[in-house]
Amino acid sequence: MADPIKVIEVKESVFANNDRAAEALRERMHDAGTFMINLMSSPGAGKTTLLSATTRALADEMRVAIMEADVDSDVDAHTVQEAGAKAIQLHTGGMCHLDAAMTEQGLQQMGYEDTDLVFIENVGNLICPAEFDTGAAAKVMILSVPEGDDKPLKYPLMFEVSDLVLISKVDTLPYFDFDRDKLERNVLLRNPDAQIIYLSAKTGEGMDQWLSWLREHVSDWKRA
Ligand SMILES: Nc1nc2c(ncn2[C@@H]2O[C@H](COP(=O)(O)OP(=O)(O)O)[C@@H](O)[C@H]2O)c(=O)[nH]1
Ligand SMILES: [Mg+2]
Repeated sequence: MADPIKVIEVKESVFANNDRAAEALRERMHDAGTFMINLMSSPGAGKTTLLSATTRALADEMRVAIMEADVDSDVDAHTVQEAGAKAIQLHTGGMCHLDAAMTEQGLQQMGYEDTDLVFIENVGNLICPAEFDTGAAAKVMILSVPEGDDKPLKYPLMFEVSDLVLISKVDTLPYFDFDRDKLERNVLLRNPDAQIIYLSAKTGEGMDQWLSWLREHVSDWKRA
């Protein structure tokens, strides 16, 4: 039997200034030396699969914790816990995103001071999660090949706010009309500073580049 998963109901703060709360949380996590990533994508783009592969790959190097946000269920928290991550499931009470207050409630219940890297697997959609600062040190989004190369034009804010754009499921490129040049033009039009990494959690292609990005950002965060 797997360990039971702690599930908590997180409540949106209606009074606090979210940006100020997020900034304060980021500073506290910096003091603790914990790098937090807000991972966003549409449902099914491959967040949980990538987080499981990432946790396994980094097992000997750093302590990874994952906060799974969903409107219901705890299936993703079980999956990443099996991969070796410290995990907690957050239920958003129907909300389609997490804000800084909700993130903080999850962190308090989970405890993060003993971890190097915390991922928020945000609620799956390309719209509202982009609008809220959770207090994470970096925003990473996943676009999977089957979703198409035109998505930066349709969901511009998500691409504008992300520090890193992961193009997932590249093993399926032969089956889809996904044009990498067009995708890059569309992303850079929205966000000239965005980094783009192509990967497949299934075949392992591109995982080295992603893991290097993580190692570099975690060590810079601890040093700064
Ligand atoms: N072909 C392929 N399928 C993938 C890859 N990553 C995830 N998937 C599949 O995509 C589906 C959704 O993945 P999941 O990680 O649950 O996505 P999430 O909803 O974003 O967390 C599952 O059936 C995965 O097996 C990949 O790199 N290649
Ligand atoms: Mg998931």
